[in-house]
Amino acid sequence: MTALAQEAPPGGIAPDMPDKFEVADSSFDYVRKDVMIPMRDGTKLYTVILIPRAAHDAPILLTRTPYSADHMVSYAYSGHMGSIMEGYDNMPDVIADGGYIRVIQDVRGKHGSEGHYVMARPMRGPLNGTQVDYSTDTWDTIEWLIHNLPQSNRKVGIIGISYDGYTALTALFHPHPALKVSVPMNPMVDGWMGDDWFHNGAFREESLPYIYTQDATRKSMPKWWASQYDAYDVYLNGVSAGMVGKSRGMEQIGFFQQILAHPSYDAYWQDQAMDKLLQKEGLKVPTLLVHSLWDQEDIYGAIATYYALRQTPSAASNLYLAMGPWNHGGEAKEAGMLGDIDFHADTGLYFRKKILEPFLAHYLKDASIPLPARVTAFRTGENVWESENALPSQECASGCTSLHFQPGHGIAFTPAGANAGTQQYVSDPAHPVTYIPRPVLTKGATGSPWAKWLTMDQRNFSARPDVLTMTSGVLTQPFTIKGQPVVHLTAATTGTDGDFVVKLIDVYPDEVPEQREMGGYQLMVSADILRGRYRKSLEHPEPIPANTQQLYKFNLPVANHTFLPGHRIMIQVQSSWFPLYDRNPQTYVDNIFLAPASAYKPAQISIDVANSWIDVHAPTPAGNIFAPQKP
Ligand code: PG9
Repeated sequence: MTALAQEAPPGGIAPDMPDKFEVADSSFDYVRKDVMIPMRDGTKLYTVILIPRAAHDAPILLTRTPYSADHMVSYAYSGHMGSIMEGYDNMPDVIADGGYIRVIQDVRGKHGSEGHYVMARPMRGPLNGTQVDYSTDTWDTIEWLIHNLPQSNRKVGIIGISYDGYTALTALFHPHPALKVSVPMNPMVDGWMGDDWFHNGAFREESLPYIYTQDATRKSMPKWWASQYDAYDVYLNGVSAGMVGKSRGMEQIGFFQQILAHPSYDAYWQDQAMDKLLQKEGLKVPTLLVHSLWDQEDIYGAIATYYALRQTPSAASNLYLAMGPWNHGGEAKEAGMLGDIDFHADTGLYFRKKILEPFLAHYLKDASIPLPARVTAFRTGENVWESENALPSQECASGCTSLHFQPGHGIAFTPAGANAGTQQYVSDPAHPVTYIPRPVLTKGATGSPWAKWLTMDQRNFSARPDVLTMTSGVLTQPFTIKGQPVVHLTAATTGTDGDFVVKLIDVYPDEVPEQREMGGYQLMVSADILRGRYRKSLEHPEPIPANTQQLYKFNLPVANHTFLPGHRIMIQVQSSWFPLYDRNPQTYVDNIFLAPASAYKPAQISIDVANSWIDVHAPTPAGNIFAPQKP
């Protein structure tokens, strides 16, 4: 008789489930241990450890996550360590095949861990007066691991994508001596400047469902709900992002309150920007930053951190960068194509095998294994990998070419004359320009194009009357740009606030015989938004004087792209990108999160053609490289 049957009360039913089920795992090639690791303040963090059964002197690869350690290793309980590592951050062809001890830990306050969760918990300092932060939690975890895993060589690496890339950055503050490498992949670095929450002051309204699910409960149980299929309707009917959040009860959530209270780039955001903090800290541990050229969530962080650290003395020995043609985290998977864009080889595999694997092995296993180049970058358009010492500087000081707006919707390398006049469009918040065609199916919705949207054809938008579209002649030679394009847009509005979205686009030839659906395709190679009230100061917004030309200068995300012969360069300018970003009422109000419906008004936008251009890092071509326009 089993123990369970014995427990059955007379005449009752024996429970099916044992108090603790033991997996019959003796044939598996790894051993799994679930432990609670104590932190210095007594909080215990839930940690899953997978140890290859044959491990001896094996290095440890740690990930710290708010997305559930159990979730990341439990897709299929199988005999092979690599088979259960299908989730976020897990790259079995590097981690399991490399013989690493794999450690995944829930950050404090999420899933199996004790303590309280704070979204992107600030480091100790002005925003965190306690004795603990993510750097101390990493330190305490590493200390425990090296003393409790006799199979290890006591060398630890930390790796992760996005939020888990953020935790990989936090490990770099006062690092544990056993931390030998960090690999922040697509890390969240500055939530206001250009990662998950805002871009240059425009709020990413479609972050609301993430905040709702992630920050309402420890187990992320209540899921976002919507009464309309099309997110366009959800957010348009909701009026402002603040009102949409409040309609879901989000004012109960601390981080939502912080967002409502800090719409500008004040100390709250500046003091938690990891690039700024790390620049002060210096880089004591070899670090491989990984950036995706079409990252739909964190397109800012890795590059900002690279530029910030490049100026520090330790960068020469410790700083590495890999960037490729991926979406958010795409480098961890098969990456031969992104949406319709074909790279003709699995660029994810290339990254993992040629860059990540030797980088980890050099520092964690055997220093004689050659390191990858300091910067390895994929150049789109020509589809080639390049090793370079550095990216060009952020500003265009030299070696740059300006793409000047021209009357008649053209683009040229020389400025338009003083009489070029203005180009106009009406931006109406009642009919905002969407970022993908309707119905807008956002992240997580069945059939959502979220993961590939940055590569989607922009043709639908160039035809809209409220999108100003300028196109160059057909290129007769390749034209390669590198680094961050810098927008200089001079514009007037009849309103007192407004947004400016600028997209730099590669227009494919009318016919592409080897991939017919690419005929005339408009591929965004770099694009971003600036909320006009921040044109002079990110911290102190000011109204836009109506009907007065103003300069809107901002950087676009890094590109490393060749416009091929037969292609054309296109620039699109528009004043909404909805509902990815909340609508600007176009009437100045103190806090757009609280803007009443009556503030949302159409505005006429007039672009000063002669004084608008984009600087790109590219030598100016010696002669004319555009074919004559067809009559
Ligand atoms: N982009 C997500 C995120 C990072 C950091 C904060 C909030 C969200 C992520 O994929 O983890």
